[in-house]
Amino acid sequence: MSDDQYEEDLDLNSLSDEELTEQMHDDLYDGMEDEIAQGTNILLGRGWMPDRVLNEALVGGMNIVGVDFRDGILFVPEVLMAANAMKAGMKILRPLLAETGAEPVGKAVIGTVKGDIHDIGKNLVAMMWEGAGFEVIDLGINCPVDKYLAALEEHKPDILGMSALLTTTMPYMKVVIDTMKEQGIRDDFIVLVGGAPLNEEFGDAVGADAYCRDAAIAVETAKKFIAAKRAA
Ligand code: B1M
Repeated sequence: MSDDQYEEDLDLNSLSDEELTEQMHDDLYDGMEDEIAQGTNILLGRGWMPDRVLNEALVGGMNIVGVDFRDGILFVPEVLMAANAMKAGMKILRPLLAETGAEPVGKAVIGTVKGDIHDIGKNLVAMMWEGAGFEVIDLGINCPVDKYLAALEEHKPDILGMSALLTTTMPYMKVVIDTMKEQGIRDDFIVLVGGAPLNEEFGDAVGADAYCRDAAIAVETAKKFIAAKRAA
């Protein structure tokens, strides 16, 4: 269906919350940026909290994309379009999630590790940290160890966050942490790691302070470690 025909045929405003959420899952799947932005605004207009829109409409839709990508039904170009549609929704939610008005509770540097270009989860964590009152320096994707170390030196954050979505790139977190140990700076920072293929055992094995299963847990964990650091 062409976009024009889509607009003629379907008025997103006329759908119930449940229908609209399902429609947004379909639109995300089809990489329809404008419709995702429109759906996001409609749900917010209906009084949905930004984190509910994020989790139910956007992350829920991306999970469906992930399953079909894994099963060979979707390929890289389609998944990239879905990712761009998701970002159109996230762009609207970002300022709302960050709108706490609180004093900065701490500073964090975050980046996706070398060899890995997945950034949606990392961006979500950065957004949620900002929303919780952290100052966040986002190093982007494909970060080599030198880039992390330079950022630690320059920004002197409380937290270093690393993200990896591939089983082939997640071991790079150990390279970063080992280099920090060699340079005698490991204990100067709280190191938090996350990404779909990781787990707690992996976090322990690479020498991180904690593994964070999702962005909400990344907020809780960051706050917990900051509180302990301040108390000490
Ligand atoms: Co990729 N990809 N991908 N991909 N991709 C996965 C990860 C995969 C699981 C798909 C699959 O097979 N089911 C699979 C990895 C398999 C494996 O390693 N075992 C895979 C593959 C194989 C690949 C390529 C190799 C494909 C190819 O080229 N043949 C390639 C690799 C490119 C590279 O990085 N070098 C590739 C490429 C891509 C796209 C570019 C097309 C696109 C990325 C676009 C972008 O990010 N801008 C893409 C996408 C979108 C995915 C899936 C479908 C979705 C990832 C995502 O955004 N999820 C993914 C399948 C899946 O995970 N279901 C897949 C939504 C996001 C909100 O969740 O990132 O898990 P997530 O983040 C969560 C938590 O994990 C946690 O909090 C977040 C929010 O709750 N978290 C952290 C994440 N980082 C954290 C950091 C923290 C704390 C918590 O720090 C403190």
